[in-house]
Amino acid sequence: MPRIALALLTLALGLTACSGPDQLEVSSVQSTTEVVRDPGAAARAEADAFLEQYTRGFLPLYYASALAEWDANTRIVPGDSLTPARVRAANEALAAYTGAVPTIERARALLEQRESLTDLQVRQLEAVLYSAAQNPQTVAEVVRERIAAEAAQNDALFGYTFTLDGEEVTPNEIDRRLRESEDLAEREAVWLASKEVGPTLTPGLVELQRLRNQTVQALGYDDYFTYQVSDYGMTREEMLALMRQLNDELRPLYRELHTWARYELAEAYGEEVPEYLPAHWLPNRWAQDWTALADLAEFSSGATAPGPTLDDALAQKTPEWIVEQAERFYVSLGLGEMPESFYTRSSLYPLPESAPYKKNTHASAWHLDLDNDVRSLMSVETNADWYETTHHELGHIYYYLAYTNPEVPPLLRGGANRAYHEAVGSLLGLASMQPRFLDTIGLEVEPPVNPVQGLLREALNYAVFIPFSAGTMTNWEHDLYAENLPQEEWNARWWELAREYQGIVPPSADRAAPGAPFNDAATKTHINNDAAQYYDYALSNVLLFQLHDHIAREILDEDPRDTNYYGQTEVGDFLTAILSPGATVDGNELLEQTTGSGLTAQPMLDYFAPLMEWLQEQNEGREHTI
Ligand code: X8Z
Ligand code: ZN
Repeated sequence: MPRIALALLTLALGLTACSGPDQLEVSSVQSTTEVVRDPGAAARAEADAFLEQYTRGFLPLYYASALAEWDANTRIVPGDSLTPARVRAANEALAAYTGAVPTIERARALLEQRESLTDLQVRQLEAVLYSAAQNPQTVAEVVRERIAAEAAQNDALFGYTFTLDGEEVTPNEIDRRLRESEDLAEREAVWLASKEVGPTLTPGLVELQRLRNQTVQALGYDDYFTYQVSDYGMTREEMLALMRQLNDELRPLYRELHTWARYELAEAYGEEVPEYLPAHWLPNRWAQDWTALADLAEFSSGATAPGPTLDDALAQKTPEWIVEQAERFYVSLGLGEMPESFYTRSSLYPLPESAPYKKNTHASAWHLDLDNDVRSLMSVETNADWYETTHHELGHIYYYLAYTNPEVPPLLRGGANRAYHEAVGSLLGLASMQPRFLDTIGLEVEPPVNPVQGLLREALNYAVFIPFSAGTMTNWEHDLYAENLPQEEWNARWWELAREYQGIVPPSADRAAPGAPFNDAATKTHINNDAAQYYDYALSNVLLFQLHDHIAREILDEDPRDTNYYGQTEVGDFLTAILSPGATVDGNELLEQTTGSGLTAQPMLDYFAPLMEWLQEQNEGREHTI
């Protein structure tokens, strides 16, 4: 999630007394004769005047809100009431502005003349209304409550102290143990520790379910999920159907990976082959990324000790090297350096143990002033996960910088759609892990014994992610908002979806029973502070393979499975063409123009075709259960 991007303004609204641009005069330089000759000219002049005034008022409030949010996410002090109060005040001021009734009426009235307006004006007016729907001042009190509830929920999640055997444990340490531990009892204890935060988030999420729905309902949306999906110009049914289609397309590959993992893990742990995968067997808190299982596969004769992995090579570096190296990659494509302030203002590394405060431990990228104040919030350590995440976050930053140009008005400084924003950095993350690339940047990693080994590692990341994102997450949030799922059913529904889509089950069955006192969904950051948008990531995964396929075949003339983007300025030019228009263009049209086709999972499936064959051989005689 880019934490602050205009289109996804998750900021709340609130105050009563505001103050959008009011009725505006048609510019007096507009001569009467001109208007008579071209009646549309008057509408365009009115729209320009409105948008100019709206933007001028909006930017400082937006920046103030982002700065307050930044402080609240980088310095979470137990018992501090001042920072949360500042966040509320800044967000209420922004909400009061963006959701002001005269603003909504004016934007709507202008859009009634949309045939007379320019495409750029229509898009900006729609952005104004989209932000307003998050903050309608007709229900100012609801908006105010939602702002307070969102701030409190973020503090509850990131102010939480995880403990294991009575000792504090960081999320980075939890993640490391789930990737590395071979002891099932330890794995279960770590997994359970990671879910302890869930119940503490329940009361806040009950409130947010109601408040998020009520806010957007005031401007005519059915529910909060429908509202967020509308950013793609789609209905909730259309989005669910698209997610169903992606799941179906990826299912044959996922089924093979699932079967392979059941048998390989059972052998590794000395257990019976389970029907469904116990969640604590898998190397990620939500089973969304199984990359660490790649080492279970035997590709060599085993006669020689395996050479260094990417984790081994990165362990020789520093966290600073990872961030600077990711920047060097973008620079090598011709995308330029990030502003110096990125390094001085960001919060890139874990806090020292002695720090008397906490920070948000989930990675994010911020465009605070919709100009050059770009920052990232991370907790980079020297491992492959953070190497990839750093490339992902810098993708957001380079997107911000690319569309911060005079052609893109501040109100349209967002992605061509939200999925594009997530796709760019993930695309470069994928490229940055291919063997010839690693070689070029001097990371000494044992190359795969055969190409399938590399494909397995990648599929355990990108293909495994689809049932989680397009299945479990999207359907659960749909039910939460669109079906008003009652709290007593949350956990049971979560596990019902996890079993259906991901083929996983909790460590013990009672956890999935109706009424069980857990809230496993809420342990996922996005459920709390990036609500009803997780399909963005599913779409971005599919999109990135389309872009990668195009870059490899049409620009580099290379096999997509064996590329080296480093130093290829033509790739940079291609990316710049996609990134620099921001949200002045339509995402679907942009894809057609740049790659010649609409959204399709085909390049992703083609990419993994050789792996599919290998998996089928490995799984011969094994039973599929999904
Ligand atoms: O949340 C993120 C990014 C935030 S900009 C780190 N991602 C999803 C997740 O962690 O669940 C990236 C991939 C999926
Ligand atoms: Zn992201």
